Amino acid sequence: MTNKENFINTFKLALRLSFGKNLEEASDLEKYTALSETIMEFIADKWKETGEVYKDKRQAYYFSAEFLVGRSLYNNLVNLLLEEDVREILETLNMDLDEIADQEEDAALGNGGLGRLAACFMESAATLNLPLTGYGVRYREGLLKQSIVNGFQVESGDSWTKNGDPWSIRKYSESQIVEFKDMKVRAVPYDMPIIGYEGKSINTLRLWQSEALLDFDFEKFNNFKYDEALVGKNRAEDITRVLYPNDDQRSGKVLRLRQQYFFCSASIKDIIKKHLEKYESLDNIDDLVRIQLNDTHPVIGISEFVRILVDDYSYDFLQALEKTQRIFSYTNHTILQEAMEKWEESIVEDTNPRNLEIIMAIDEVLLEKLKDKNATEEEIQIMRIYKDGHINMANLGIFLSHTVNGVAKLHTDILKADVLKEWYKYYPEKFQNKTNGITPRRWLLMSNPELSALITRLLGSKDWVKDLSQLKKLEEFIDDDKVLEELMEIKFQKKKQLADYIYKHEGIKVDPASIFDIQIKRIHEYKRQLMNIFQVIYLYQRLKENPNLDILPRTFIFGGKSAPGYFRAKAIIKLINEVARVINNDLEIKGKIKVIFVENYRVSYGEKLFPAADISEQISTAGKEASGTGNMKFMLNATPTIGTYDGANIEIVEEAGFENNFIFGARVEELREIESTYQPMEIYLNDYQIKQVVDTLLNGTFVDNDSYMFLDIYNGLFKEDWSKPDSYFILKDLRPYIEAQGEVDRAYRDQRYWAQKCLMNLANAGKFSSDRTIKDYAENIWHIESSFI
Ligand code: 26Q
Repeated sequence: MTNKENFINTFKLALRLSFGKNLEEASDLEKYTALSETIMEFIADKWKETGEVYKDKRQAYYFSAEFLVGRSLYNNLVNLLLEEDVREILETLNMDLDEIADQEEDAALGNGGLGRLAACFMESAATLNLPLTGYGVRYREGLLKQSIVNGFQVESGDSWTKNGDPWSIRKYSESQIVEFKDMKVRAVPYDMPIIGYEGKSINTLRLWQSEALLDFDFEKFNNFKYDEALVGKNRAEDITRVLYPNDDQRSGKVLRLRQQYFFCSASIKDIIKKHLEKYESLDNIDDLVRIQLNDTHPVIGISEFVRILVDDYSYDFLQALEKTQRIFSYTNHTILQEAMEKWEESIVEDTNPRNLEIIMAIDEVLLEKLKDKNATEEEIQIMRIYKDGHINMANLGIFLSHTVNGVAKLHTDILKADVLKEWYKYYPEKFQNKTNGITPRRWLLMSNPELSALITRLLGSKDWVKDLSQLKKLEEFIDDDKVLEELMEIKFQKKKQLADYIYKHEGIKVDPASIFDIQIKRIHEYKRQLMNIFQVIYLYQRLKENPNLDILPRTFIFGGKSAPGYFRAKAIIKLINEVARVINNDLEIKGKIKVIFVENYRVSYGEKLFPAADISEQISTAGKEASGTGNMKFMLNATPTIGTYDGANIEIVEEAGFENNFIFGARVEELREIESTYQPMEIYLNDYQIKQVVDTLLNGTFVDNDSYMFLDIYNGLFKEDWSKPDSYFILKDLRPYIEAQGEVDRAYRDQRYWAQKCLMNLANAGKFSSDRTIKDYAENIWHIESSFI
């Protein structure tokens, strides 16, 4: 750093201005805030400059209802190459960077994969000097906080800004007005800097907060109607009050569409305003703007854009549609039918009636086009935007996008062959695949400095941080005993660090010499945490039969949140905790197996878990996980996968080698074939050990405190009600899974052999950098170029 004294002075000034304190008086939390403010001051000029440089050329905008950013301080220091300097400076002031950085709340403005992907993309684009701006919602409450009480998930709010938010700048003067049918609100932008690696470009994530036009109704107040005077303010603020958990029940729908319309409308108006500051009309806006829609959540932006062109700028309707289609593109993240957004007509009407009219008119145009293409009546019914009183957001998104993409090879193939096959038939040229990726800065350089240092030393440079394909050269060391030992030594260190953290936060001691077997992700039936815990019960039963059974000690670690209304997912959490209670307290087991459910899994917890894993659990029902990105985080931290042939797992083993991972279970094709005839009861009756496992749900081995949760799980496996029995094929894959777990145990015994698998996974993780993914979007969807400052 050029001027340490300057840095210290700014830091002290920040403490004084924000808290009226000096160094000795300030708490760690206050130091965290002041330090963050110091970094904001440090980057201010460069941030402005980046914005200026992007102005003249085509820019892309990432519209997403979620950005799961996590913590920023440490990541920003790493990307600015300031970490060591700041650590030293703080030491001279008797302060510890890690303790200070640990004060930061996660910005959990997303549910899981889709939201974290958006955050990784933003960081990669900044690193590549690509003009990409993020637009989203500044929820006052992020994703629910989870605590585990008596083994049950209990939710509470996540008011992540209660101690302030040093990483955002409120830009009131750039507010936009958003009009709903029944009210107008003010959208106030909060800008977060997205610092690329090496700090050359600083891009912007602009999140909108909803506020009342009038804070306070004085007329009502003066008429003694004190409560009513605040009603308008509260109603406006409600729009961005809380992030909806990814919920199959879809309660509280109305407000969710309002959120979507709110941020899309504000963002489009913002883009148009900036365009008109430079050009006379919108005639060339389709040359200069590209908008990526992150799933269907921002698809309402399409009709809003058409509305503005037609109503406010007098474009002819068909011409407006053409312009729109040149600008927008849509990413699909899910194959699950129930997750496809369809809005009741009345809800759209209540949000913004003119948008409903526009959507209906778009649907008419689609109808004509499909008839011209000689589509059958049946095909038309599937592709229509308006059907049975509902608006199908995916169909709207696909029709007016120039490109539609899936997020892993298998996923895109399934879209083409199955979920969107009618669209693929008539518009094959729209379809592309963009296999997901993760940023190596956060997920390796920052969270695993030990492994990063080894890589840099072995490769002789740090270039891999910006070009992850260079990891391939690590294959040279596949027979180098010293390197292999070092790799395992680092893994052991990360496991010790995690063990300490788990002891501190969960109050449970785990043995870092045991195999750390980790499944961390949202709790959902298709991800099959249930199959994992069944396998643990199976092992437990074998150990009870034979306490001397020769198995390596293993620690099974789970983490993840359930949507509050998803009863069965909550039942699975209860079951895992119950199994943990029984096994961890069973002295006969002698610590051979342990089960841990970590509370409140989130980005910052993930940063500690991924580097410490020996084996990564990726066991979704084949065809259900669009991609997965956690799988890539494990791989990048030199961890083999036990997994199904699903999502990006397929590409992971393609890269790292089948022989270095543990792939098991039914493939998509097989499941499709047996779907209608599958009888889980047969498996239960024919495999005594599986029966023994399932029976523990009802025979009192584990107790659900009269919540009927375990009965619900049991019914899900066998009862034919609204869904098919065992619709995620848990019993079908359980035996092959148990066998694959046995192979893991055998392979781990030869530490050299195991280390080679770890190394091969690391060496072949290059493809899964989000730099590669975002370059592909830039070159093949947006057609934008890097700008150098
Ligand atoms: C919808 C309606 C109402 C309320 C919430 C939602 C909602 C919110 C979030 C629906 C879905 C999501 C998030 C989906 C998601 O995270 N999908 C994941 O996306 C990843 C990135 O592409 C993939 O790797 C995962 O496979 C996919 O599950």
